[in-house]
Amino acid sequence: MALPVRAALLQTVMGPFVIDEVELESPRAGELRVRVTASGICHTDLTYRAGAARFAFPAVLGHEGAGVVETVGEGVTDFAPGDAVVLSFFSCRACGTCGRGQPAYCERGPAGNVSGARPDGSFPMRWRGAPVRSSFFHQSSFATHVLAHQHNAVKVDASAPLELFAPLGCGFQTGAGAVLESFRMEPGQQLAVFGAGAVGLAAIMAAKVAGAATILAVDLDARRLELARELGATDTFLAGEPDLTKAIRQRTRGGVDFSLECVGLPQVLRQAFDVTRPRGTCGLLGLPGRDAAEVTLPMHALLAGRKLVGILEGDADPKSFIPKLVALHAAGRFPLEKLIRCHDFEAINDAVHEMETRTAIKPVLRMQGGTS
Ligand code: CXF
Ligand code: ZN
Repeated sequence: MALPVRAALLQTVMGPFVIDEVELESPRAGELRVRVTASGICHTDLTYRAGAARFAFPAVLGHEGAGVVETVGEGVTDFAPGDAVVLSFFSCRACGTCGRGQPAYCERGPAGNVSGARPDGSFPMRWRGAPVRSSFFHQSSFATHVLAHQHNAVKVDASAPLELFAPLGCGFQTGAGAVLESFRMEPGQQLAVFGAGAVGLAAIMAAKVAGAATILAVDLDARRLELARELGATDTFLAGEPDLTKAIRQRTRGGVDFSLECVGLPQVLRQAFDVTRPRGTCGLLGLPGRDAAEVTLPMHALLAGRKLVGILEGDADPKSFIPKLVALHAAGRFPLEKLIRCHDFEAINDAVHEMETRTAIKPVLRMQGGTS
């Protein structure tokens, strides 16, 4: 039996979010119906809203949901009604890549996360009698209720602050995972972070946890650099500074062990690459916009043992990594509340505007007043 729920619909590229009633199917095998308590907004939502990958509309986006399980589909054994869950990205847990412990690169990942449908092409939500693009990251969490999958839900304590934990599913996991899972940073090493938004600031908090000796933050906004310092950055640089890369190389005596591009711009990726030392690693986290983005690299610098690597979802397995971040938060070592600003679901367009104007780092929507 389908359930009437409320969802924020996008009808066109760059259109406003309009909250309306949609019909949500009953959970299929392996799925959970989750009553969404809160959802973060990630830049990827905005990039798809802007027409990335020729995404089709009408659509329901959102992929940093957290809430409470209401019912479960056939074959679900690890979750029960009443469980509190944080939702993350979908992986099939059966392909070769998943088998090698890399679910972020799951062979069914594109179909299960960014196609606007379930991996098998079906749509869990209908609007005005017709299917709508949904199941974004197997959730579409800009809604009061969603169908998630047992593979992308992570159980948390019943008393967990879901408004704070919702962004663990994507943005915070991506930044922190890059440092702790992908780079496996060790005490005494150096990191440069380009872009002090939610992803970059999570990387900075994680680098502090790892015992990094030097943590450099680069951003256009002086207030964000101030926050970066509060969270662990040892040095900050304004993005437009002349000779920025030279200044960073000087400060770090020849370059950093690791750098992260958290913006999605070719020129920033080039800067992040240019500040690595020989045998250093530059990680790309930022998602470029609709247009093809290309970067040129100096081959001599690359030959000197430098590595450039794309990193999805921090190379993390959410089933084990999200509990690690929850534990770090409980220990006061991952103070994500400093990055979050809550809004009522109805104010989704204001929250998006805050993100676009860079006045909020991580807006989180509270889905109050659901229909069941
Ligand atoms: C993104 C990362 C870049 C590719 C598309 C999905 N993940 C989450 O926001
Ligand atoms: Zn995301």
